[in-house]
Order: sequence, then structure tokens, then C-alpha cells
Amino acid sequence: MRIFHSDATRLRQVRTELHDGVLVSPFECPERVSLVLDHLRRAEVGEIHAPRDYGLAPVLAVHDRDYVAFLESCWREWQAAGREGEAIPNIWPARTLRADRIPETVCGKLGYYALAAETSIAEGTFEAALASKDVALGAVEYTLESNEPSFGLCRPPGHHAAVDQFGGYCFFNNAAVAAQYALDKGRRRVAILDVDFHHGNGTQQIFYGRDDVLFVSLHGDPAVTFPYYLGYADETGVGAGEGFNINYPMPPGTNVDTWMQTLDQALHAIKRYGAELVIVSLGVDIFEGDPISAFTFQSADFITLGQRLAEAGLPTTFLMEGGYAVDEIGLNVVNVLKGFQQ
Ligand code: Q9C
Ligand code: ZN
Repeated sequence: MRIFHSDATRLRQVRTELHDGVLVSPFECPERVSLVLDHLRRAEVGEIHAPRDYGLAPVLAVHDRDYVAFLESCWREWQAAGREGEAIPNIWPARTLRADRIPETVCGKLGYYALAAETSIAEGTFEAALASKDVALGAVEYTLESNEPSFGLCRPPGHHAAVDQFGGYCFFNNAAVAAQYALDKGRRRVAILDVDFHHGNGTQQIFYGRDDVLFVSLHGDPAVTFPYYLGYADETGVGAGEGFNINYPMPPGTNVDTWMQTLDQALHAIKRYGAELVIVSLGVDIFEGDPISAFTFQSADFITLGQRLAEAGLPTTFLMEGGYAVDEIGLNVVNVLKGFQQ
């Protein structure tokens, strides 16, 4: 298995996350990358490569141009406006307001392009997001060319990022960028299997009307879990995409047996679809010790997860999403990848 990593993913070093009404040090921190990298090296999972620069074209294939321009200029505009802290949205085009005009100043644009308030923007955020999509593209390109598995140590994560919205620690939807790249290189059916604790609302939204990407997600029930407003089982796709979006919401505390049985259903659907490539949105925040999540995986269960994914027998690219129990994040990721290689 080949691993892709870029030091530039550590350039996002924000100080603040709005959590439980307090500004705390962010759960999604650069140490996550260092810890996973250490474990990958020690466990000798595979060669570690830096990706090339793929430019903005693969991002613009799934994201709105004005949204990307906003991310690029946000921190500069926020500083020019003389704001004291990091850029955090505090007003949205909520249900009773207009969403058909984009405000001109940074405070208004922040709310327009944000789907939540926990994700601050500061120096280095845009650069890290660029590096993260390059990591994803390096990994998927390797799998496309070799049919061998790959792991992209993406950071910041991507699956909450929609066509023109950031949030949930995500800016560019790395899995969506990679899936679109695979289609543009001639693959006709790509599956994205999202095992992060949180629903991949962004990935779902990007491909909701399409049949060339099957999105399948196992996650915490949105009735009680972030991102709250998407991820129910009755969201099955629209138009040509009808039947190509599959959600498996599960209650907090769901045991690993139930989760694994649900995974079997998900893999069955992916095989029936005829996927030529599987992109796994790998969030290890399904770990019992995760500070912001509520599933019950033990570290050893991640080996089983990797084994089950290997049994599907499809070309596979793993892309890092969430996982905030930093003491165990490296072990949990390595266990998935080692399980896959067994
Ligand atoms: N402040 C990913 O796992 N809010 N994102 C949770 C803690 C946002 C998670 C409450 C969670 C986002 C990629
Ligand atoms: Zn998550």
C-alpha cells in the first residue's frame, strides 16, 4: 500500500473552535497528522510519498469558483477589516432570510459560505486545504494507475464540505475531488464509502443528482448528531441520482456487531453497483474514546474493518477524515490499513 502525505497539511494552525459555547483549542489539530505518520512509519504500512501539485482544476470540477475564491481571500479580508480573533461566522442566510444575494463584506460572505460555526479560518487554512486535496489526488492517481491500494493522509478533512460551503473542519471535499478525478480519467462507476462517525453531508450533496458516483454512509443518527440537517435513510438521491445515495444512520452507542452487519449491506450495495473504484472516507472517530463522537469501536475492531473492506476485492483508496482521540488515532488508522493488507 502506498501512503501519501504532505507537510503543508500542517499549515492550518487555528487557535479557536466554538465548542459548547466556549472557544477551545481545535479538536482537528495538526498533531493528528504527525501522530498518524509516526505510526505508519513504525508499522511499515508502505512507502510514504509526497503528492505533486494538481492545481485548482480538480477542485473546481466539484466546487463553486466563487466559494474557492472566498476561501483564498477570507483571512486577508478578515485581517484588513481589523478583526481581533480568527474568522468565525455568526450570521447565516437562515430559513427566514434571503440566500439569493451574496454579501460583499467578509462577515456576510462567511455566513453565506459556512454551514457551521466551529470551523475558524486563519493564516494557512487555504494552503493546508490545497495540500489536503493534493494528498487525496496523489493517492487516487496511484490506485488508478496500479490498482494497488493507497492511503491519503488528508488534513483538513473533507466530507462535510459541499459545493459552496465549508464547516465541520472541512474546506475542500477531498473524497469528491478524488472521485471526480477518477471519472475524468475514464472510470465510469466510483463508490464512496463513508465510515466517519458524522454523516458526509458534503459528499452526498455534491453527487446527489448523479449515478456515476454511489455514496454510501454509516453514521450517527442526524436527529441527535452533527451535522443534524442531512443524513436520514430516506435521502436516496434525485433524478438520475435516484437510488445512488444510501444512508445508514445509527443511534449513539451502536455496538460494533450491528455496525459490521450494516457495513456488509453497504459493501453488498457497492458490489451490486459495479464500482470500479472504492474511495473510503476513513474517519476513525467511530472509536469509543473519541471526544466528540458516540460509537463504540475498540482499537482491535479497526483491524476487522480493514479485513472486511479487503474482502470486497475492489481497487481502494483510503482518505483520512475525522478522528480526535489523538492518543489512539495512529494505532486506529494503522489497524485499518494492516487489516486490509492481511
Ligand atoms: N465541537 C469530521 O469528523 N462539531 N468533522 C462537533 C464539537 C463538529 C466533525 C461538536 C464536528 C465535525 C470530519
Ligand atoms: Zn467525523
